[in-house]
Amino acid sequence: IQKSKGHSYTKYNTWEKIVEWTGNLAKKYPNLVKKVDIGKTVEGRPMYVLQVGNANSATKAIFMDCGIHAREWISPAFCQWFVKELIKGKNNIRELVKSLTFYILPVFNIDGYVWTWTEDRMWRKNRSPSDDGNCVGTDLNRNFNISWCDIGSSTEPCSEIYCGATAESEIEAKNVANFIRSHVDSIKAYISIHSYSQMLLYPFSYTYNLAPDHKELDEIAKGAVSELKGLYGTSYTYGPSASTIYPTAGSSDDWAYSVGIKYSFTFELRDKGKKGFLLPQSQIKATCQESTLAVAYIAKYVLAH
Ligand code: ING
Ligand code: ZN
Repeated sequence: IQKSKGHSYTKYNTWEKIVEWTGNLAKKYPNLVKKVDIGKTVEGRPMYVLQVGNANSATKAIFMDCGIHAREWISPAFCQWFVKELIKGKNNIRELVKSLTFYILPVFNIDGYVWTWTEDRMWRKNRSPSDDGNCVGTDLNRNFNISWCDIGSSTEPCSEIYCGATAESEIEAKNVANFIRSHVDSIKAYISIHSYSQMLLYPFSYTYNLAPDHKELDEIAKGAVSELKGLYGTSYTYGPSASTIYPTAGSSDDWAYSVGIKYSFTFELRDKGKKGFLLPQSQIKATCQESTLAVAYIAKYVLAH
C-alpha cells in the first residue's frame, strides 16, 4: 500500500513505474491528489492528469505538462519531482497547494516515451501512423491550433517536426486541449517542460512580433531564472521562443496563450548539449531542485496577480 515510498525520484522511471506511482499517490493522499483521466493515447494508454491541491479553497489553477517529446527524459522526471515537492517538500512549496490547484500531466506523449525505452532512445514524436507512406509520428508540439503548420513545421510525415494532418489531429494533443478548454476559467498559467538548452521561453513562437504581455512575461522569466541560478549557479537564457530558440507554429504554449492563459511558459531544462537528451541520472536531483524554484516563482507570481 505504501509503495509510492519506494518510488525513485532520482532515476528515470519506465511508464509502468510512473503509472503505479500515480495510482499510489492518489490512494495515499486522497484529499490532496486526484487522478483525472483525460483520454487515451493513439495506442490506447490512459492519460492521467494529477490534480494536486485543496480544491475547496483554491480558485486559481496551473497546468503543467512534461514529456511532450519522448526522448526528453529529464522532463517527466521533473514532473514527478515537482509533485513530490508539492506533497512533502519545504513549507514554502507545500503551502502553494492551499491556494492553487496544480494540474500536472507527468507524461504527455506516453506511446513515444515507451518507444524510447523499448526501441529507439532518440524518438521525439508520438506513435500515430501517417495516412500515406510508412512514417510514424506527429510532433505534438506542432499540432496545436495556432497558426498551424505555418513556420518551423513540416507537412512531410517522415519529418521530426511533422505537424500532423490537421490541427489537433493527434488524440494526445486533443485530449490536452479539451482538458484545458474545459478548465480555462481557472487555469491562469500553462507550463510546458522540455529539454535541453537551459532556457525559459514565452510567447510568441509562431511570429517574431512581441506578445501583448511581453514586458510582464519577460519580468517573470527574469525573476524565475534568477531564482534557479541562485541554487547551483546554472545559467538560463530567457525570451520569446521565436527569437530565443527558433520560430515554430502550432506549439502548445502559443495555443494556451491564445485561449487566454496569459502566463504561458516553456522550459528547456539541462543541459546545454554536452549530454543533451541523454542527461545522466546523476544530474536529475540538482536539475529538479533548481527548476522547482523557478516554477514555484511563477506560481507565487500567479497567486499574487
Ligand atoms: N524544443 C522546442 C520544440 O518544440 C520550442 C522548442 C519551445 C518551440 C516552445 C516552440 C515553443 O522544438 C524542443 N527541444 O523540443
Ligand atoms: Zn521538446
